[in-house]
Amino acid sequence: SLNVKPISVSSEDSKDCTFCKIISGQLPCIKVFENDEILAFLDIAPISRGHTLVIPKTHVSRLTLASPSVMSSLGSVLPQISNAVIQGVGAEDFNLLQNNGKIAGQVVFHLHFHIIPRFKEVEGRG
Ligand code: DGP
Repeated sequence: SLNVKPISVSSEDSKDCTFCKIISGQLPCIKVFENDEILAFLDIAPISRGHTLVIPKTHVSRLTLASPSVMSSLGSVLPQISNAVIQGVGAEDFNLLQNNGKIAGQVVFHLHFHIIPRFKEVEGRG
């Protein structure tokens, strides 16, 4: 028998979006921050200790489709969340990273900012 997929379902839809499932509680996460519009949680494959993802609760697949109000909600909490994360893990500094599109390394098509804590290298131990 034929296994036909409906052509209207694209990878950028909210239907099978991993981060929408995290927002709705269908999938677990380790929450770092939450308000009515925004959720921040630990990345499942951290680049460094405390690696956090900040997402809007509304499904937006990529930055170029984000409304001013979504960007305003994100922008208004990113400084405080970044500060809390680096304080919390005792990091020196951090990178704020945002991948857009497959070619740029975007894997999850729900807009997200990575907060990646950076630590001073400790030499001469052991
Ligand atoms: P990007 O390549 O920018 O699309 O990053 C996607 C990030 O999302 C990647 O660092 C791993 C993380 N991630 C993927 N699935 C899950 C999940 O189910 N839970 C959590 N906490 N993070 C996830």
